[in-house]
Amino acid sequence: MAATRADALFILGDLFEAWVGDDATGEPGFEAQCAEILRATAQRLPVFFVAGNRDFLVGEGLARQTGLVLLGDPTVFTFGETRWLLSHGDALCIADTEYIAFRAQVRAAAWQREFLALPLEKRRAIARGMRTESEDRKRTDREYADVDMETALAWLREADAHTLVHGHTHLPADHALDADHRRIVLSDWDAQAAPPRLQALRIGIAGDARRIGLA
Ligand SMILES: [Mn+2]
Repeated sequence: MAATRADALFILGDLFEAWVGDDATGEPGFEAQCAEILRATAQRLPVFFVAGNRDFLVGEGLARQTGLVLLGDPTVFTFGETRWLLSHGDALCIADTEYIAFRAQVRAAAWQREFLALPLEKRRAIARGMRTESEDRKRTDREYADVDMETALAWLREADAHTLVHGHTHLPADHALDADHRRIVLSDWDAQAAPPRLQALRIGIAGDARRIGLA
């Protein structure tokens, strides 16, 4: 973020493995350091944020503190003559009905109010527990649901856009959905992997998109 020469930055969710509430930046530590980096970046260029399934509790508090602009999922981004549809991608994985039900629960305002009312340490403990559970699940042979093609196409038609950009699935690729619709899947980020996975997508005003390695 400190080095980018982009005119604007869009973060499409799961920047954080877990985010237990914006008040976590109030004590010295990882969240406070991240908020400082976001703040410094947002002073140079607009920084937009679409929530992911891990950091859906990023909220107005962090936005006010850092200058981050929160966007809905999906969001249409018009740049030059091109309309891009931006999403985290989890809501498109409709075959995972268990997850979709969980998503509806944790995105509800009442659930979030209740969770955020818990003491910070309690919330951190719950997040650690959920992380362990998800790691355990990953170690089994279970197949993960991918983005549903028909739903992705329906979203694009509804938005009058031709290209969907999303992450979440950890399956970076460019897919044609039909003759004039496509989706670009971002990589996840892991600086410790060999080779490191640290990709960004640079979108140009001419409607061009290019993956750039940040490693
Ligand atoms: Mn995700």
